[in-house]
Amino acid sequence: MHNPYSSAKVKSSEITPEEVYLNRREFLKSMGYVGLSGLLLAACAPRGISGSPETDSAGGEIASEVTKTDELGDPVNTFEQITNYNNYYEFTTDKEEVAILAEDFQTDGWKVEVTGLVNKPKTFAIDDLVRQYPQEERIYRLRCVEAWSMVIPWLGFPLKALLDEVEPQSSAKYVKFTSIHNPEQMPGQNSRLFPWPYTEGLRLDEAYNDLAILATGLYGNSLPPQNGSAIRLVVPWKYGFKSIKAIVKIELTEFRPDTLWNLVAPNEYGFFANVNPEVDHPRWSQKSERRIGELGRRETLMFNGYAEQVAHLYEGMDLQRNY
Ligand SMILES: Nc1nc2c(c(=O)[nH]1)N[C@H]1C(S)=C(S)[C@@H](COP(=O)(O)O)O[C@H]1N2
Ligand SMILES: [Mo]
Repeated sequence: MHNPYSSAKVKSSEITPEEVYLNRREFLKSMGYVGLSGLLLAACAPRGISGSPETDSAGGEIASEVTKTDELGDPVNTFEQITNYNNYYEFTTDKEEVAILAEDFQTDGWKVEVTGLVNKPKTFAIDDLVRQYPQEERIYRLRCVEAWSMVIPWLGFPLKALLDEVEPQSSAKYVKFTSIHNPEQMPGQNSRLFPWPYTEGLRLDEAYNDLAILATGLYGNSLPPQNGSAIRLVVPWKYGFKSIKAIVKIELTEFRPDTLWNLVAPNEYGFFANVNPEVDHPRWSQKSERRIGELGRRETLMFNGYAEQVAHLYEGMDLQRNY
């Protein structure tokens, strides 16, 4: 398989905009992204995503430099920021070293097994998933439990589409996700401080919420290894650690699954992990956050600003206890 990241390694000063465009077009085509709007095709990832395309005097489209925003009007973080400040403990606990250590991570022939309490268990090749499910752009805030945040333009598809395909049985109440275990490629997995592989979980109704996506790309391109290639979960109303990277297995279960952070420190990281400014982490406040690229702090929003879409899932629950 081609290496989708090879173009990103070429210094942008060494290639012409046209080459960038053609490269991206070829790449997107090969990954099945042909259905995307010209708006995405016109975006040049490393420089910042384009806003609405404008027409030049010759009638061709030129990429404008308007930065995209989330629905609250806040600009997306730069590609540089999103791909160089990462939590990915399988590689290292140093956020600024992940990109280098993950650079050669092999994702060729990636497969995801979907199994457990379903009528039609199936193992999906990632290339088929990308072709089968239209890849949508979703601009989401990502709020890490450590109290920093970003705005990220993901590409992906609703998790519920995949769940529908395998037909959950009525006894299925939870979805368990498991990341790849490969200490040879992931030096951090040689550390015995963590119960590898990384695991996460959602209640089935949370997994069916429209905000929950499986991401296969960002900034109109494929997913860089440091951001969880080949496929990762994105649940933007929850703390970032729920958005598990490099998924190889999705399992429908009757009982609440163990999750890595809940096993490591249950008093600090709950199963639900909904962003909640009223529930402090035992060691720090969750009332405010540092948006990467900004100087001051901003107030943290209930459910990370997605209350309208998800608050109903937790009606009647004591969110102080079920953190
Ligand atoms: N497999 C795996 N998934 C993971 C993590 C990890 O260490 N391993 N870190 C989590 C945390 S704490 C955060 S904040 C987000 C960061 O995602 P990003 O690097 O794409 O911004 O990934 C989450 N998913
Ligand atoms: Mo995080």
